[in-house]
Amino acid sequence: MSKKHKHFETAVIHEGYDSKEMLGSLTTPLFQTSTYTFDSAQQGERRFAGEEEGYVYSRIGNPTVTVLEERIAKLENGERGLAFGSGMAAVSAVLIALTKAGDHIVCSSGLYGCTFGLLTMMKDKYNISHDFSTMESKEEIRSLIRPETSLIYVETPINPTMKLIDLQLVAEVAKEYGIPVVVDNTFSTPYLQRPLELGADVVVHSATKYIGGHGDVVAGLVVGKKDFLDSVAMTTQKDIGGVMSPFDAWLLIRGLKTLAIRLDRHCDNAERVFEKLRKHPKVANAYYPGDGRHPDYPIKEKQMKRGGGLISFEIKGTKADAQAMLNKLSFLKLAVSLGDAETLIQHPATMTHAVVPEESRNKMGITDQLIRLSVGLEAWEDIWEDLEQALDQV
Ligand code: LCS
Repeated sequence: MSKKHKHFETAVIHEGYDSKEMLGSLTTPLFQTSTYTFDSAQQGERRFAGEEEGYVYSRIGNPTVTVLEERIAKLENGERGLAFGSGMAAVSAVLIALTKAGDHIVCSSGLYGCTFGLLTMMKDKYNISHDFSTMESKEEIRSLIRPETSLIYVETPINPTMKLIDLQLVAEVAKEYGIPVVVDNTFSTPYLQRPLELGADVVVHSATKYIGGHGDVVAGLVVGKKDFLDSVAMTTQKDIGGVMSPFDAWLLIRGLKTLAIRLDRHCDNAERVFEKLRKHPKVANAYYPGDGRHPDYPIKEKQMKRGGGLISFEIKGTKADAQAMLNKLSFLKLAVSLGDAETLIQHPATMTHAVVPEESRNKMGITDQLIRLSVGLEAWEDIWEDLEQALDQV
C-alpha cells in the first residue's frame, strides 16, 4: 500500500492506490463486476467467515470502491471510509446505526431539506425525536441533551443560510456526555475543513457535490473510527444496501484529483462575486463565510481554510421578485445541487428546502427572498455580469 502523503494536493492524487498492484495501470481500473469467483468451496466458506481477505460480492466490497474509501479516509484523517449510492444513503446509514427507537438527537438549527425529512420520518416511525440548537454556547447545547440523546448532528456551513457552527465547542460538550458528533462536511470538503481533527467522530458527505465536482454522479461517503465503520459496513451498509457503484467510484477518484485546485478557484470566484453582490442595490443581505463581516467569521478563521464556493443572498422584494431574477439569468444554470464547474443557482424555499414546513424554514432563516448561489469555475467577471443584468431587471 502507498505511504501516507504529507500534502493534501498529493494525497488526493495518490492515496489508496498503488499502480504496481494493478499491472502498472496509471489510473485506477474500473472493476465493473457484481461478484467474484472462488477457487474452491472452502475458500468461499473462509471468505464469508471473514477468515480470509478477499472480495465476495460488490454490495460488500469492490476494488475500485475500496480505493476511493481509503483515499477519503486519509483526506479526512480518519481510520476508515465507506462509500454509498448517495449522500442521503450515507446520512441515513449513520443515523440509523447510531440510534434505536426512543432515542433523541440534537442537531444544528439548519439542515439540508432531505436530512430534515429523514429526521421527521425517524420521529414519526421510531419515536426518535430531535431538537434544533444554534450551538452558539456550551450551555445551550447542554440544556438540550437528555439521557436518551444518542448523538449530535451538525452541518457547517449550514445549507443554505451559510451560518457556521464551532465544531470544537460542540465536540467538547459531546465528550462530557460520551456521545458522538456527526458532521456533514459536504460544503467544505476535507480541503477546507477537517471535522475529525476538531474532535468530531464521524464525517458524512454528499460526494455528488465538490468531491465529484463535475455534476455527473450522485454519491455519498462516510469517514470515522474503524470500529464504528466496521459495524456500519456489516449492518446499515450491507443490509440496507445503499452502496456505491464501481463506475461512480471511478468518476469520484478522477474528480478528487483536482479537488484542491478546483476549490481554490471556487473560493477565488466566490470572494470576487460576493464583493459585487453585497453592494448591488437590489440585494438586501448577502452571506459568505469568507467575508470578514459575516457574524460567524471568527469560527471560519478557527476551522476553515477558506470560505468555500457558496453564497446566499436575499433580494429586496418578494418571492415573485426572487423568481423573476432567476428567470432573467442568461447562462448561469437554474438548478439544485452545488459544487460543479457550472455556476448553479436555486431558490431554497421552493426547491432544496421545500419539504421543510414554512414555520421551521423561517426559524432556520430560509426566507422566500433567499437565493443560493454555487459559484462555478467560469471567469468570475462573466458570472457577475449575468447576475448583475438579472438583478438590474428585478
Ligand atoms: N448533505 C448536504 C449538506 C447536502 O447539501 C445534500 C444534498 C445531501 C447531504 C444529500 O446528498 P445527495 O443524496 O443528494 O447526494 N444537497 C442538495 C442541494 O443542496 N441541492 O440539491 C441536492
